Order: sequence, then C-alpha cells, then structure tokens
Amino acid sequence: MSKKSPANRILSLACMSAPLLFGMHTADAASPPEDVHPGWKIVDLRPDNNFKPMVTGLGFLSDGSLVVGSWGGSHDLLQNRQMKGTVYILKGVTGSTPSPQVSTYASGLEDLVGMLVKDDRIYVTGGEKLSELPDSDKNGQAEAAKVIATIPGTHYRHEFLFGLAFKDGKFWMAPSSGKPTPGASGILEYHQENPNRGTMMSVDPATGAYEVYAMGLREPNGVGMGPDNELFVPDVQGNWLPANKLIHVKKGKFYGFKHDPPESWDNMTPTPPVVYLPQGDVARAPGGPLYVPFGRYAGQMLLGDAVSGGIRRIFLDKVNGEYQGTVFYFAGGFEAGPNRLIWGPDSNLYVGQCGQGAPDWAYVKDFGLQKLVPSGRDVFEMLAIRARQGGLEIEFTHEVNSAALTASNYTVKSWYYNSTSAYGGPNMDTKTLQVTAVSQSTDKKSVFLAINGLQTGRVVNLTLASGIQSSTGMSNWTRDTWYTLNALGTSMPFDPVPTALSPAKPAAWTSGMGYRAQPGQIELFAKVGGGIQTVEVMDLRGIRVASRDGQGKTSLTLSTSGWAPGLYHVAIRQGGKRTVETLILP
Ligand SMILES: [Ca+2]
Repeated sequence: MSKKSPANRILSLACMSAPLLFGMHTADAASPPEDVHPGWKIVDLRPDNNFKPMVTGLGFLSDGSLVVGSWGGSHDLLQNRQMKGTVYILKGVTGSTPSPQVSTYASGLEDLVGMLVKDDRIYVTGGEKLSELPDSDKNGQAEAAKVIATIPGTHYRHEFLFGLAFKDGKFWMAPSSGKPTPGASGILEYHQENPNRGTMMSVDPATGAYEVYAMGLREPNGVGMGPDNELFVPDVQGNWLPANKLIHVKKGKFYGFKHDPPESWDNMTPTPPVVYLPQGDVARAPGGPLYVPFGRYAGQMLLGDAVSGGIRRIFLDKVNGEYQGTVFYFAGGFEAGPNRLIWGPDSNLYVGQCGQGAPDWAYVKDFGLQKLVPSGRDVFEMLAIRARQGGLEIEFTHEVNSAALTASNYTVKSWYYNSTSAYGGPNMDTKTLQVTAVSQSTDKKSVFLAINGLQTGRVVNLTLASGIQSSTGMSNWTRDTWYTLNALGTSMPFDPVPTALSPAKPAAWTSGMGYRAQPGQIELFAKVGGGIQTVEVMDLRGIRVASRDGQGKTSLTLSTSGWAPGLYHVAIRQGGKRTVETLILP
C-alpha cells in the first residue's frame, strides 16, 4: 500500500486519522450499519446550517448546557498552526424535543483537539498547550486563556495534543506522534523531532509539570475513562500499527509505535490492546472512547469513527486480571463521523462529529452534532463474548432460537498482526476454525461454542448466520464480532461472571422494598398491602428484564444470569398504584 497514493494524500487528513485506504474491505466481511441502532433514535442538535462544529470535545455544565469544542481547521493545512478552534455553549439540548441555542464562548484557539468540563470550568488541549478558558466575570465568554502546561511540538502533520481527562488530582493528555509533510524525501513517516510524543502523560494542575505515564502511541485521538476510572485511548492504523486499537493505558507500558530516531522505550515488548479494530471492516479513525455506566450495556465502552462513520460497542472481558474483549457494530446513520461521545444529564448519548470532508466518501460532511435518545424498541443482539476454556461463549440479549444451537451457523476466522515500520499491514495466517459443538445456558440466553485451534495473540472473527434469532423471532442486529484473544479463557462455560460483590445483607425495607444481590441471583423483598402484586425489574431504558407476581410480604429470588452489572429499576404494581426503586447489581 503506497503511502504516497493520491487517495492517501487527499484523505490523510485530520480528525485525526489514518489515511483512508480504499479497497482494503475484505469481500466477505460485514459493513458498518448505515442505520441507527433500533433501540435508539437520532435527534439533531444543530439549530441551523450555519453552525458547523468539527467536534473534538464535549462536556456539560451544571445547568445542563452542552459545551462543544470544535477544531475548525482545514485538512489541507495540517503542517501549519491552525487558530480556528472554537468553544461553543449550547443551551436547550436536553430532553426528547430539544431547542438548542448556540453562543460562542471562545475562538481563535490553536488546533483544539481535547476538552474537559470539570466543576463548571473549561479546559482545552491544542497546539503545544493545556489551558483553562476562564470566565471570571460570568458573561458567557472566556477571557484570556490561562496556560497550565506546555510541551514541545513541531507542527508536523498529525502532531496534536489530544485529551482530556482528570483523575487522581491530575490532568491526562496524549501528545500524538507527528509525521513530516507529504513529499519530504528521505524522511520516514515516523520521524520525530521532539521527545515525549506518542505518550500518555499526567499534568500537575498547580505546577504544570508533566510526566510520561505510558508510551508507544501513534494517534491517540481522545482520552477516555473506562471501568474503575482507568484510562483508555484509541489508536489509529499506520506505521507500526497494522490495525486500529483500543488500549487500556497502564503505567510504564509501551504500546508499539516507534519513532525515528528511536525513543529509549522503543525496544520494550509491546503490550497488546484490549481490542484490535480491524482496518476497513471495523474502523479507520477511531475517536474518544466512552464508558457505559448503566443499562443493558453497563460496563462496556462505545467509540465512534471519524472516517467510517458510526459507533462501535466494545465488551471488556477480564481474563487473568487483564482486559481483552470484542467489538460489535452499534449504530450508524449520523450526519458525519462520530469523534467524541458523552452522556448527558438526561442519559441521552451526545454524539460530536468531525469526519473528513472527502469527495466520493459517504460521510461528506466534516461537522455534525446529534444525540441518541432511547426509542423504546427492544432489540435482539449479541451482548457479550467471553473467552472460556476450549471456546467462546456468546451472551445474547434474549433467549435464542434453535438455529443458535447449530454449529454450522457460526463462521469463525482467526488471524494475527505483524507490527512493522510499514504503513498498516495485512491479516496474517488467516484460518477458518471449526465449531465442534454448541451448548446452551439454562436461561437460553447464552451459547458456548467449542472451537478447535484457538490461539492467543490473534483476532477471532465470529459471523452468525441470519437464521440465528431470538426465540420470539426477533432478527439479530449484530451478526459480526471481532474478539482479541490476548489470553485463552480460564473459566468454564456459563460460569457466573466474576464481579466485585457487595456483602450480602438484608437491605433496608424502606418504601416496602429491599434486595440482596448474590452471584447469579437477586432476592427481592417486597411488602405491600394484601392482594396480588406484580414485581418488575427493568433496565434504565425501561425494558423489562424480569417479572413475577406475589402476595403480601413477598420474597422473590430471580436469576440474574445475563444481566449486565449496573442500575436497575424495581417496580411494584398493585391495583393502580406503582412504586419504583433503583438497585445496583454488582
Ligand atoms: Ca468573561
């Protein structure tokens, strides 16, 4: 794949991606959905066509206003400082029928590619600086930026200062690795003049002192937080990266991207990503990851793609204490490529878009702002893939039909990647693996595929035949997934999902309800007046996951197999009266 092909030159653009390589889409792989996930609907947030944010940052103020950071630059001028960054404040975005009003908070900011709103203060990263944009007189417009930290850069193409997160009393940002202007002869694409690029670093807010925390990153476009407040970043296919990645950033680890001249850490053994996001089939320019704290997908992560468009969903499978996992298509249908995601105070998913205004590409806009609102429709899909001894277990959202028990309805392929200085790289040693047996969990929501020849260090691509549906005939929204098998599973099929359990204790009987969570089951206590009462458990989107009838003082034990950890609503209905409480399933 020539790095100087015309397509590459045109499309090797910001927001903040790898070149788009037409023709890498393999013939038998699925395509990202063009439609939104049926469980959600898209709501537009741009009040008119004059508002064209190229979104590189999202945040919320305590009054419910949405803060939008926009890069605003030109894709053709990546080697220059571009002072087009703007921060907007949008009022009226929340709820199901928003009526947004936009005001400009700050403008003229250098290459704004990271933003954080914390305690109603707005911080941005861009160019060489992490800055606060203060509004001391509270007139809705920033005064002069207060620089917190400066790190050296060269303004090479793709050399950005991505961000931004705050944890453990520090800011966290990721200066990307630059590359020289196209056509500069004799200079490698991974040439780097300044130290400390391609890293995750912490910054002391008081002194601005920065410290390298992890190394070997190429284009970590968006610093996100995952489970347990851990740091996650994406990385983009290119030199040394045969595929895009989602990385769990750990102290002192090296993730594989090397510089010329070499950095002191370039000879370290690379730490594998949580998931590979195969180029073309799954991703081309992954954006900032977002953790899902509630609902059906609690504990998973979402991530947009500025070039392919759409949002991917990533299930994290902890094996031997380390995250690996699998990626699913989640939702398409946005006006441009999703680049930043955030949950609103209304639990809607706000989708900041940037993309690339490339000719002849589906996502012709390079700006966009929309949100996803629950549609109320129930959806059948793969919820999780877990590595188990001798194979993989698929958890679905609902009971499956008999086709799910037929081994030939599953196509399993596996390959590995070879990291070299070349740009990108092929799937190596692709094998088709045999599913030798299928077994089913007692709740009929999970199947275990016994698979011959699973090997570590490989991506395992599962494709499900369309005949696999729910037992009630709902078709499958996600028929493809790509599991990154860094380690073979050690647990047995249908073992309870290991979780940090809260101590089992009778909960308080306030409001007539209480509960006790145990591995694989939950005991609900309910005491209301005489007569038949119905106890329902719903996820946060209002979808019922369990229902039982009881009478008087009732104790119900429900299986929680297949329930994601997180918040659930419990409702007791009796006559016309309904009481709702929230419980946490650990
Ligand atoms: Ca002001």
